[in-house]
Amino acid sequence: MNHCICRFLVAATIAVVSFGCGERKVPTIVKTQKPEPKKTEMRPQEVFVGGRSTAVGLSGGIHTPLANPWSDLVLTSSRAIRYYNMKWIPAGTFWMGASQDEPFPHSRPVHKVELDGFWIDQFEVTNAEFARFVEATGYKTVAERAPDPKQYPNADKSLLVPFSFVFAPHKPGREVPNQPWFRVVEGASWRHPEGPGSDLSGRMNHPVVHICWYDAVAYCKWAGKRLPTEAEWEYAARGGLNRKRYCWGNDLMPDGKWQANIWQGKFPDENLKADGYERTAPVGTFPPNGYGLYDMSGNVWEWTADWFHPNYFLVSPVRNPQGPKKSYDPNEPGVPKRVQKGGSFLCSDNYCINYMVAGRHPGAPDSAASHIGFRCVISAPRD
Ligand SMILES: [Ca+2]
Ligand SMILES: [Ca+2]
Repeated sequence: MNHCICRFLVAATIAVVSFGCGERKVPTIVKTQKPEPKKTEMRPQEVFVGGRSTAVGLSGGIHTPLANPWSDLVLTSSRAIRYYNMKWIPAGTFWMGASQDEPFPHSRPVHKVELDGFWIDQFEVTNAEFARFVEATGYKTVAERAPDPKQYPNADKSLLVPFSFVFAPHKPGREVPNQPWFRVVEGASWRHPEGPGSDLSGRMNHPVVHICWYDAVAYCKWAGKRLPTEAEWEYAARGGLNRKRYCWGNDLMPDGKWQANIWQGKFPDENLKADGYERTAPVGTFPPNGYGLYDMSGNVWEWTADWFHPNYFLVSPVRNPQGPKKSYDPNEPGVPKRVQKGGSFLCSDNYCINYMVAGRHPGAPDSAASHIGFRCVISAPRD
């Protein structure tokens, strides 16, 4: 099972429903924000992340508008800033994919992969970082734009409004087909994670959400980085371990402690929050993996550069695989999908188990949601 939700299909559904049933626009979902941890509960890593903001903010020129803002690296050309909070992943070989006893048929077979070294963000991209990008460039995420009427010529134009998908089970509003715990929420975006009325107060060091693949690529380009290939992401996530189920080993809770922000309880009705978080957690809250990377499991899904194909691992080249040339998702043939990795705060043993390191998931590149973010890489060698 998965959290597959698609902007294109929902927009198309809006068109159909608007003509067939005369359904009105989606009511806005407003959800009470989760209280921030008390100061005394904050961990050193949060201070470190805050320091990251300061360093970039002092770079100079960060607020300078650009005519073609995400075309190059101007705003982050300083090497110190560009590589800040990144980790070097050395070239090497690893076993990629899922074994027969892992529940991921699309991740088989386990196969050998050789990669060049690369730099990778230690953390998921935060709201603070994404805000700087938007401030510098004026970029509008796809969720903040209305669907193009040319793409949906038969739709009621009043329904073609900016929207995104919000996890809001049992709330009023328009349910996503086959994913009834998600709502189509007009006005939901990275600025308003639960819709209008919600904001980023106390969440600037949380991962940015409602980011589609195109948004992530635009940010990467501006930052002088790129999205990781699926192989790079999994290699980094394994943290030097060999064929383990999780980023930290084979034991879900070593010493009885949660290692990632996922879901405890029966999804989607019972969120026990045993790990301390109902929705996103500040990046770096949970222990790092062997490469010093945080939240490679859970918190938010992360986009990779690769197209998704369920059988790609049967034909994947050994050296620096870049993904298939064409996408195919058997559940939605005809809708191109990119690979997402790592699962999110919505993943649980009884629903989405993709917080296991071999998990992989197809996502439509124009579709965002309240549990989808990203991190970036820089190719080797360091110049
Ligand atoms: Ca949680
Ligand atoms: Ca993550």
